[in-house]
Amino acid sequence: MRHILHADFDAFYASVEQRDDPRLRGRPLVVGGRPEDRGVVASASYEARRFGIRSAMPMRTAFERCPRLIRLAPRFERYAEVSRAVMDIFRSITPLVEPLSLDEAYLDVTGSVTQALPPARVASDLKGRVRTELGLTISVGVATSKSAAKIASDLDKPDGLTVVPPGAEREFLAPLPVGRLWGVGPKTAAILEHEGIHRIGQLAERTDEWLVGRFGRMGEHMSRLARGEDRREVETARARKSVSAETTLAQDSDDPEELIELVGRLSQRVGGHLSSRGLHARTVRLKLRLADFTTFTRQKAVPEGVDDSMGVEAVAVALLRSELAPGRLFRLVGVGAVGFDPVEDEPIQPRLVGLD
Ligand code: TTP
Ligand code: CA
Repeated sequence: MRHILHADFDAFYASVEQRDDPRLRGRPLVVGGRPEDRGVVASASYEARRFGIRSAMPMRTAFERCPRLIRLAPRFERYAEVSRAVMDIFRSITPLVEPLSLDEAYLDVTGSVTQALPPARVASDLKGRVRTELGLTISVGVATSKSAAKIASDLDKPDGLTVVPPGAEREFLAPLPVGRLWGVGPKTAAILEHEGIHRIGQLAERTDEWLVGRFGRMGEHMSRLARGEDRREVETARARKSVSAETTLAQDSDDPEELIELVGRLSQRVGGHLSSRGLHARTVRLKLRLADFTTFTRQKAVPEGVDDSMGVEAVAVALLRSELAPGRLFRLVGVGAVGFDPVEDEPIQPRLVGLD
């Protein structure tokens, strides 16, 4: 059995600002773009949330809700610095740290757990260290799987600690709304609600056949997660296995020009990701799906390694060319890069919209 923590800073950007300037503490504060530039709220302090102010809300609406709101422009360098510091604390208790964004990570702490030090203690010690060393609070979920830990960390915010006892995952999830499940966005949630499925427990009771009939492979995945089954491991960037991009064609095609152009674009995305992270891949993989849904991959090892768009594209296009034939209709193409040399772990920037 594994013990996994999901740790997430409370009101990250806003809390960093309140920590750095004591005059801002206890005040309704947001970090984000200017209202006159159609800016949006990136992060809202808990004092601001009492007015119903939330992330991604237009800044103008936020000021309507609370005219004495304080707005600050984001200081990304500062947040990145704090992020590095917290990831260092995480790595001092386990090497198995998977950053999800600047303010969020999974930790596999199986190796630190003993009779005298149960996972809940590991989590509360960690919260204590972050508080004393950084002056900030994190909320932590403790469980035997990633998905349960992530859901748990969100239940008792701010400064929360929620433990899902081993074996009680399904029971823990059952009363929660389906929208909490990983991969269930607002659209899927609406379809489920329409079918009378509001809680995760109701989803867990549906047969796989029913779910697959409605949602395809995603249905299988949802049903497993709803039952508390999730064997995904905590992956450090070092252990990260692949970077890929794929797309379904608007219309099935056997047109060489169109397909080569598409593989080129996907290669740009994959290659851009490799260069920005300093990753070096040893294999390039092409994924193809025919009109009849037959899906297969073709791959080529590149002993000298590829680390940019040109490198990925050259190999991916060559692989594609040997699959092209008149009348052979493709429905989906994907490009991937696998087999990385070791690099330093690096968290992924969270999406940033409309900030100045
Ligand atoms: P979140 O963890 O979603 O938000 P939060 O830390 O502010 O609040 P919570 O207590 O609910 O965890 O995102 C982390 C940071 O990412 C957030 O402080 C700002 C940034 N962010 C954006 O820039 N745009 C967005 O739309 C969201 C959701 C977050
Ligand atoms: Ca957060």
